[in-house]
Amino acid sequence: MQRRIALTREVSPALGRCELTHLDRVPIDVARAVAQHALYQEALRRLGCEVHCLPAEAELPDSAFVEDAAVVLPEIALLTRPGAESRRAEVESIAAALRPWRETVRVEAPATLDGGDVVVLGRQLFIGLSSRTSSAAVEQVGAHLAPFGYEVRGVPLRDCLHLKSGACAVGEDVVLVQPRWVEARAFGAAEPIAVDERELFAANAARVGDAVIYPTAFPRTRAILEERGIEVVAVDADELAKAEGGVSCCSLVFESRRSGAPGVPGAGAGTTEAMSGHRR
Ligand code: CIR
Repeated sequence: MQRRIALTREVSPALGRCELTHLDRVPIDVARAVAQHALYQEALRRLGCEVHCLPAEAELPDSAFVEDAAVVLPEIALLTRPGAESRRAEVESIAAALRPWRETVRVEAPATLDGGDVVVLGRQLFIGLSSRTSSAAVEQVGAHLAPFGYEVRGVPLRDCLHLKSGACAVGEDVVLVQPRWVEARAFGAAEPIAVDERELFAANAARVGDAVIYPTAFPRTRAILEERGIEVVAVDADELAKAEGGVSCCSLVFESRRSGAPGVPGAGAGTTEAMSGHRR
């Protein structure tokens, strides 16, 4: 049976020493961040996910933001090489955790990629050319995914950390966008939904099937999503947001079984987990 998996990691006690790019450092109440993270995982369960939570990493402040370490597609998982040096050690444990579910390929040095820069819409990957992600990574990802029929393209952005700070998929072909940071037209034929202009950080949402987990901090944009027919599960995430983390970055959500493009050897719908190995 196909199951929906959500991979997460407990909040690090060192969260206060997180990387910050566009925010000023303010004290973070780690206990409150842990409580918000627990409710976030409850939201994942409510949306049908089987949550696999890795233990906290005391020496890796940003390690709860698992989205940045990998991009999990139906056919294969990309292991990233995060742009911030302090985050590179997060990848090995994510690689190990993904091993039962997917074969993996890696972004290799000197290229850098944060998973938070990758918006997936069907067989199109849009990769933000942020301060964390290089155009060399776009080329590597394009080469890795071409056999599976993916089209990969770089997307410019301004004034925000990751592409997913400014644009997230909220449906099969629907993108929630902060137009100050990302061009709504960057996503080809996808339908853009603009955030309410009074809610600057409102474009980040965690998509789970036809629903999204979404911060309670942005009620006006939430109403826009609901009017559009998108199911919203709202969570408090303001303590995690002090570490410049959005809701999408706290999980990797994927279907348990590997599946692939017709004609791709070993990637058919009948491929079982037991058959999927690890590839570098
Ligand atoms: C960082 O700067 O890397 C972390 N403090 C926040 C990462 C958030 N990741 C994401 O939105 N994908």
